[in-house]
Amino acid sequence: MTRTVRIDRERLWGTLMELKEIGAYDDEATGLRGVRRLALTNADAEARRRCVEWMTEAGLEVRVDRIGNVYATRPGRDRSLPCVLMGSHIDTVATGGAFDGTLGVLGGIEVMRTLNDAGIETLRDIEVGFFTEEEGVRFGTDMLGSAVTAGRIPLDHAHKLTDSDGKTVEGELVRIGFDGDAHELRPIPYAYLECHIEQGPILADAGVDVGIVEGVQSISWQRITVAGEAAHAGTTPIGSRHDAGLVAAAVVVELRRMCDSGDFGQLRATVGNFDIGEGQTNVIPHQATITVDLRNPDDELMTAAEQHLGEYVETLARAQGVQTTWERMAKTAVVPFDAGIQNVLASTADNLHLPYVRAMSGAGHDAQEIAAPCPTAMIFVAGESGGISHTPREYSTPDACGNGTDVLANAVLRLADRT
Ligand code: HGY
Ligand code: MN
Ligand code: MN
Repeated sequence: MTRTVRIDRERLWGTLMELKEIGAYDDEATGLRGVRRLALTNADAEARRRCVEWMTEAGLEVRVDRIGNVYATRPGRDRSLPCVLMGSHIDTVATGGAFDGTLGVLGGIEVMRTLNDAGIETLRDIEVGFFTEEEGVRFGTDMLGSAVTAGRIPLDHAHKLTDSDGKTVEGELVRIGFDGDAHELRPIPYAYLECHIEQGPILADAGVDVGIVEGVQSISWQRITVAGEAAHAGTTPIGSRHDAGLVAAAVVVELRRMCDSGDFGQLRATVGNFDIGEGQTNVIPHQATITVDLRNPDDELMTAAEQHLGEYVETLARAQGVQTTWERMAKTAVVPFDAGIQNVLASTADNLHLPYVRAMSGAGHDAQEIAAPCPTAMIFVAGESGGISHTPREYSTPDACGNGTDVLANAVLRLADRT
């Protein structure tokens, strides 16, 4: 009978609060301390080094692969068996909080400490890792490190991706000293578990701390550049303008209409980046670039939404006499998580007398990539204020973090003792 363990909640919270200071900034919009730790920046490098220190202090064997993913191994009795892997990411968006990704990494390290304290030896190796550039906000595609590990993105392509200053992933890995030599197509784990804040309202509305995640909705990222013609704001008649800003703005409005219409199911659309070039008050903008982030729990309706958007833009561009170019940044289908692993999580939560709900993930996660090579599922942890995230307002209580990590610890323990 596998033992039940309880993680040290204060120790976990201490590491969460320490890591959030790496890349901390004063956020004007909220008046709070946020976290800005974009992938492979100096802040990310410092956080990576701190996590490696914690891993080493816990007696783990640490390795870095060629895309900068970091794994730390706690040896089991039979090292020939595939390991049980925990993980997530420690890079953040530019207006990030203290929990997105870090809870799954620091929670995994806390699981290792807890097993050490309890003197527990498992049959299988247990690993905890963090993946490179999960957010995608610096190099333009999300879940980069885990997608390379899962074989969806070739290493060479990933290495060549550049940020807005033209710096490459490969160059930045070398610069921060995380250009590892372990092969990115790592030995396939027996199972992968990721503990992550929900980043939405489902758990809070249900009044529970814990969620068992059934899968991740589809994601589509595209960049649309509109090329019109600069002209005088005062003298140019309306009918003879080629206004790039007008077309870009019309796309934003149309996307919202598509979501509200219900014609594309539970479509969610976001234009997070809207660049209007020089931005001169008295000049009709000749260029506009927008990013379009679409999410849908239904692959067919996602395809229908992309098709409609393409037709809409083409018709509008022709009418306005502008040219458009499209760049595909990211595209992932709906990913269902392994039912067996979900059930291990559910029965573990039951054994711990922790109520939970099952839910689809609105956000993308490394788990959706690792689900390709191995049985995978996630534990969600409830957030305050409707679970708001990707903002310094992101917050989960010490107890919610502790409950989620207790489920992680005991589920990993059960899986690591399976023959
Ligand atoms: O975009 C996402 O859903 C995740 O936060 N990278
Ligand atoms: Mn995340
Ligand atoms: Mn995120």
